[in-house]
Amino acid sequence: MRIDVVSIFPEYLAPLELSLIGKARQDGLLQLNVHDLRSFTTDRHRTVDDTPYGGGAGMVMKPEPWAKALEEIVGARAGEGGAAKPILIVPSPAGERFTQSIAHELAEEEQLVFACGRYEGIDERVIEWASEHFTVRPMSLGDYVLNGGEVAVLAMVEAIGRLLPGVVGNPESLVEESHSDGLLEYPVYTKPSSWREREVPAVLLSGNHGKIAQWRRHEQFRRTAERRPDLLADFDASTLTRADREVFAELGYDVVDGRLERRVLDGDA
Ligand code: JBE
Repeated sequence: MRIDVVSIFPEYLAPLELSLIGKARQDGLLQLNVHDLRSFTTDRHRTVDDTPYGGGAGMVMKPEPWAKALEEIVGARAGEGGAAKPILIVPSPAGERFTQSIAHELAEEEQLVFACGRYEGIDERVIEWASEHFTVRPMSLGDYVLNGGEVAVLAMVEAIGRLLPGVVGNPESLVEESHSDGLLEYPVYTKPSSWREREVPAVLLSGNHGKIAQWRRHEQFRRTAERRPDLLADFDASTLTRADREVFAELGYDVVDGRLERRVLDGDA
């Protein structure tokens, strides 16, 4: 996969030289290029922003440096012949929510381009114009405000990069993790079995693999109900065992038409 990132703070992307993603780059599994938006300006002050038409606080990123940067990135592909439009991801709190399922989808692409704007944003005409050369996807990490897209790009590139073939040493570790089945991960423990008067749950020392798998599954149910009940609305409950249903019943959920339904408690109405 090839990834291009455009930013006025290219140094912000330095962590992508470390750890798993840095190794993937060294191994040639990921070709990652960071471009400084200011190098596409033509004025003495290397200006990338200006005041907003219509008034209001903050500054807006000027269109021309963005067009030059994106054209250079597209131009670098000229002659590669018939390749599909690359995806242009624009991190923004006004974007579509980035999820594990989108990470999987994007990991299948040949090329991704990330445009880091400051949070007041990029002149909207750039987004319109870019759709001639790219499939444009405004993306948000979550409902909070960052100062710019760089931190969001770090998160998205890590989430996507680790899904590329060969990046994570043991691909099994990709299968069982949080969100892959719509539930939060179960708690984990390691040695010593007794630590500061706290014991590892006995079932994990039992050697009974069926019991361990069931306990872990039920811990996933409990955690998800406690911390992320919103995830349970999409959970496929049609294949739950009787024991699974009993755990959900204790947590206040009944299975109705293959879906979990929160029981209305007395006094909630
Ligand atoms: O999540 N994001 O992609 C953002 C980008 C820029 C500013 N705030 C965000 N949350």
